[in-house]
Amino acid sequence: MNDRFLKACRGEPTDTVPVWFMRQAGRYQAEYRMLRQRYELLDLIHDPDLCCQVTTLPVEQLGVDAAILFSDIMVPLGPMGVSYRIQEGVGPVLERPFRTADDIAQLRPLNGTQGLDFVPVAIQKICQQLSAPLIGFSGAPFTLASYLIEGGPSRLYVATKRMLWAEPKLWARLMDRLSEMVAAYATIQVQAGVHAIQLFDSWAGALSRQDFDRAVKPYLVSLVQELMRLHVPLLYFSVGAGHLMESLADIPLDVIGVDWRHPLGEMRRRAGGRTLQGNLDPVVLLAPWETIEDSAAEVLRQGQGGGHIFNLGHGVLPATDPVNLRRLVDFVHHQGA
Ligand code: 1CP
Repeated sequence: MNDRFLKACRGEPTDTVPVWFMRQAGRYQAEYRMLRQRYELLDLIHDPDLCCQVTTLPVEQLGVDAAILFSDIMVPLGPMGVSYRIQEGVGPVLERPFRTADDIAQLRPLNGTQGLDFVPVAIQKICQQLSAPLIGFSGAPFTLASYLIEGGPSRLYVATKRMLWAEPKLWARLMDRLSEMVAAYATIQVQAGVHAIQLFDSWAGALSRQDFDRAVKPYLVSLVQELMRLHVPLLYFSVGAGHLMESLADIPLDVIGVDWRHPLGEMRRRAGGRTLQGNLDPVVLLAPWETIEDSAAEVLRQGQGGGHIFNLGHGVLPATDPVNLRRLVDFVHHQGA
């Protein structure tokens, strides 16, 4: 098995810099678009054969050093009683946002794999096929809370911030419920065979350092302590969260993801010796190859001096040419050796 990615997660030396891409399964692939003409996103996720096909394709086509389970951060909220749909071009949209104590009281804890049986089945299937590690994932409590409270994607997170400031007890209950779910859901994935867990806290960067430390970090710390019992590397990713780096650095995460706004060299000095993951601007992949190569070389240069897993600063954009991604993987493997 190709263990470059796992070695880098653990801070061990590797033969070259490992690389994978957030949203490496998606609309930039002709095969994915064809499947999406026949199936809804949630159908691909719920069917273990289709999920396996979509998850493994980027490893075969691009030569990346890890696969990520094809799913969505909303998936484990379904069995908790949350009714949502994934709206084309928008993202997850709830029937009704969660704003009151009654709303939150209605959230049910996960009951084993009930309502999530397709997850371990897909993971086992994928692991049998793959010769690279499989990353499992979950939304982190804050980012999940933001979708529940806002009822969908948001720009300013007004209702979420209002709850964490004005209704601390309600906020605490919601964060506790979500943290419990994340721990249970990660456990299901690890027991089924995933080799690492990435927490997507995509929107935590919307918070000030003070609010993050007060209203989010305590839950993350407990959650990560719980997840450490699973004995797999833990990765954390957030967008626009450079101002939180020192705070993240004292949580026992193995890998911290960095977006494209923050040079890895500077982040490394602030990250307490942690392996960093990132951070090529996904939009650069729409530029001519020479620009991609220059930018990737700079990311590699910035990543030197400690553990580095090459990735984009956020997900692959649908307009990306897969040929550029393939060339980028080869470039990273060649230059990073
Ligand atoms: O069919 C489609 O192309 C719809 C787009 C899409 C896809 C491909 C959605 C809707 N979800 C997914 C799959 C998905 N979601 C994966 C696949 C695995 C891979 O990376 O290859 C992953 C890891 C996620 C996780 C996810 N969903 C996050 C965290 C990562 C991130 O991008 O920040 C978030 C925030 C979501 C919510 C979501 N689901 C879908 C969209 C378009 C969004 C974002 C909406 C928003 O901007 O708030």
